[in-house]
Amino acid sequence: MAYGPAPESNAEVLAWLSKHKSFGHWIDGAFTKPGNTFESRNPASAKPLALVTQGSASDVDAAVKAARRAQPKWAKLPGHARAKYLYALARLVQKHARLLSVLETMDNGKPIRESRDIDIPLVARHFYYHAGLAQLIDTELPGQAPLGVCGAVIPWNFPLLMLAWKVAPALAAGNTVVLKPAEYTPLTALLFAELTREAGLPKGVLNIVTGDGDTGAALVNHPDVNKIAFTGSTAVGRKIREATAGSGKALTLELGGKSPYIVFDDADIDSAIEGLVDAIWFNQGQVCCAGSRLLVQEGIADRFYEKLKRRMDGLRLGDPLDKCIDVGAIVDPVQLATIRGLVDTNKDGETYHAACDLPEGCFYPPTLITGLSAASTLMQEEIFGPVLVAMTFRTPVEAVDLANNTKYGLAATIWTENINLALDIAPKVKAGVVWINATNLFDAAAGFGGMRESGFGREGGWEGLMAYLKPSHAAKAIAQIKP
Ligand code: TXE
Repeated sequence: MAYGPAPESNAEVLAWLSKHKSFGHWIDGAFTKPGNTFESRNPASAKPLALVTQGSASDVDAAVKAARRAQPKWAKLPGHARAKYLYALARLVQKHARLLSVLETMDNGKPIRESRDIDIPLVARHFYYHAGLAQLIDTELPGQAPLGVCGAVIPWNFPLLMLAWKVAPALAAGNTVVLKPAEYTPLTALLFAELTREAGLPKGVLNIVTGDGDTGAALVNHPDVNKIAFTGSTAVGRKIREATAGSGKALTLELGGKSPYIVFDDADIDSAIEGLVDAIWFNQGQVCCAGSRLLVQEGIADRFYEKLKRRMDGLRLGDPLDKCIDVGAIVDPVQLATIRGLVDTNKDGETYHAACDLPEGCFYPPTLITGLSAASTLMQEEIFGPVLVAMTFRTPVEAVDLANNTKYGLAATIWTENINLALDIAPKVKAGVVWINATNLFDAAAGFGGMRESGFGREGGWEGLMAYLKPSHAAKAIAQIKP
């Protein structure tokens, strides 16, 4: 069922797609000729959007060589000159925001409200913020030098935003980049490549090689890459850590999560439920820091679950291009099968599917599973879909124990009217970020990242910038001068 005008597409996006049809890589400021291609599809309609080239090791090599050639000149520019390009990119993202949002929604399946109001504005914010930092590097961080050529391997859940998280700080610091977008969602990165030409970014400063995990592995293993920044699954993160060990490459990993969402019995329940809708049904729950594990205090649990189920029933699933839709399509049938497979393993708990209309195709209903044991697979493993698992706790101590009872440590949310309790609990929860009476708050100025099997390193803020810099020879020489 559609709730409003839901055009299959938008003339501008269709025009852009039909202009290209088949994409090569973006290397040295231009598209290469398409090679062996694969389809990028719209998961909501199952229709192909474009053909994209499967990158080979020699494509990766060509991109790394272009990045290497461009790097010294890029790094020599004063920070304010690099900032000029980043400001131009930020403005171009704003100028083409509609085109980018619609394309993102078509390629990924996320509701247009999210790509329009969250993803794309945050992309622009990221480039603006790092333009500001680029101007400060020369004066505030004297003696720091870029790392060189940075490889970025990104996932499909926030395609353009993950590009921004990696490309903006890398370029601000004077590095050049080879980026490998996820195979399900390469299109906004390729459109962004065209924006770099409009911004006048020097050739070779940003290169994009499309393809699957083999292409990513070729980038990770390339001997002339100085840093790898990866966001994706913990399993692939582990492989990349092994592959880069001993290579001298710098590495940051942003991996999976099973973030606790803790609700105490004095919480404002309606607000906590609205927060939860955002925590687990934003982007169909395909969010690394999704509040996917509800821990609710025993005394209010029954009332909370009942209210939550009613709220779930009111969520609107459907065509992601419809502005009224709350929950869009799952990114790909493979991911849908993974979600279904995991939920179907539930033999002990009670599974509740929202009583909303389920469109045909790549959709999964908002789901709540209660009555599981803390050690069960569903309480422990990342599902990466619109599935919330829940259990109760009695005391704050138990809440902390349960919150920390997974291998992950990316994010956590605490909901209570007692600020002393919140401030007592927050530092005891093992997570890179803890939100209090709020959830999913992101800003380019705030470092984001995890601990334990959620990875290491921060993206955003000064910390994020430092992950793209190293002390220069001059700084080392100064440090060696004895007083
Ligand atoms: O991720 P992958 P997938 C989790 C989530 C999801 C699961 C699988 O649980 O269900 O991962 O998703 C590239 N060397 N997250 O399979 O495989 C790949 O091409 C180098 C959490 O999509 O980790 C893509 O560009 N690169 C996550 C990127 O890695 C390799 C977001 C991520 O793919 C590679 C996405 C290799 N050996 C999934 N193998 C989060 N934390 O946000 C694959 N790639």
